[in-house]
Amino acid sequence: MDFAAELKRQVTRIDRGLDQLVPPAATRPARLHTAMRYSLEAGGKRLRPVLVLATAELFGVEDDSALAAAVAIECIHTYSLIHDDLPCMDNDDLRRGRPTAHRQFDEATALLAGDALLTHAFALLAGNYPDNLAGALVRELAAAAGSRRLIGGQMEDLLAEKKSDATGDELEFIHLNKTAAMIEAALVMGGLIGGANEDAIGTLRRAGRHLGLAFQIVDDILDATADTATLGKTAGKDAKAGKTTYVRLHGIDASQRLAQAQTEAVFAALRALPGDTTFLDRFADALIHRQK
Ligand code: GRG
Repeated sequence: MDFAAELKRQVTRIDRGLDQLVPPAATRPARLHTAMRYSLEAGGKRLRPVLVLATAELFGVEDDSALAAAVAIECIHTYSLIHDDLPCMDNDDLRRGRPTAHRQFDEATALLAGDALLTHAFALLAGNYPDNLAGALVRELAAAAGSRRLIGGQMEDLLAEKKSDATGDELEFIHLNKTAAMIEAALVMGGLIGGANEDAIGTLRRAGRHLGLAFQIVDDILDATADTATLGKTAGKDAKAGKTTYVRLHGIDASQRLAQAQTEAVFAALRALPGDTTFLDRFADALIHRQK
């Protein structure tokens, strides 16, 4: 398998899907729809939607039926980035290599663009799938993005920043929920669309949890070692904020080993699934060796 070509194929499908399934920029109010597209079209790795499509394919989905779910999860992820960058949270200037949404537009427009992307995600699920499947997808994504997971992880992250030392337990809660929840949901949603049975859904959840932790450990390493131009977002923020991270707790080398161990756990989970998981294996491997 030509991994790079396959990844490019999936990202191209996702970019086309985003263009087709998000209202055109000129839709009234144009400023809001322009801001939604500004942040979506800035790019990003498309990690979560690629996982939706690749997992659906693993379970035999050969058409574009997973695309609306892939776009939905990218809408939620992008909303979370827009809101995370706001002055009331991280107050950041750069995201995906561009000025953040509130810098490019203004704070109210950025807030509303995030709100609209969040809402649009659920409209896509409700509008593109038969009722039973739509219900399952909405439940999965709402739980992953909700107060116990993505938003809860963000809340604990903000609380931890105000303290000099977060505990290992707090760090785990933050990473499992702020980062791993959406990655887990991406795999599970792909499985649900492909009709995966309960066992397989449990296995996908486990793979997603380990992949999410591996991804977050590498995110911590890159924050400490890469530069702002490469990352397309401000580097070195964790140390500057005195944040508790894997790097601060364990150092770079041990963090790399931890990321590798989490990735091995992803491979082990994937081996329990039916079908050819080569692409997902290679994708997990590429994520721990990424430069941004
Ligand atoms: C505001 C509800 C709310 C949540 C914000 C996404 C987020 C939660 C915060 C951003 C900061 C951060 C380090 C989050 C951990 C997850 C993570 C590494 C997000 C960045 O995802 P990438 O690297 O981004 O996939 P791209 O731009 O490539 O899509």
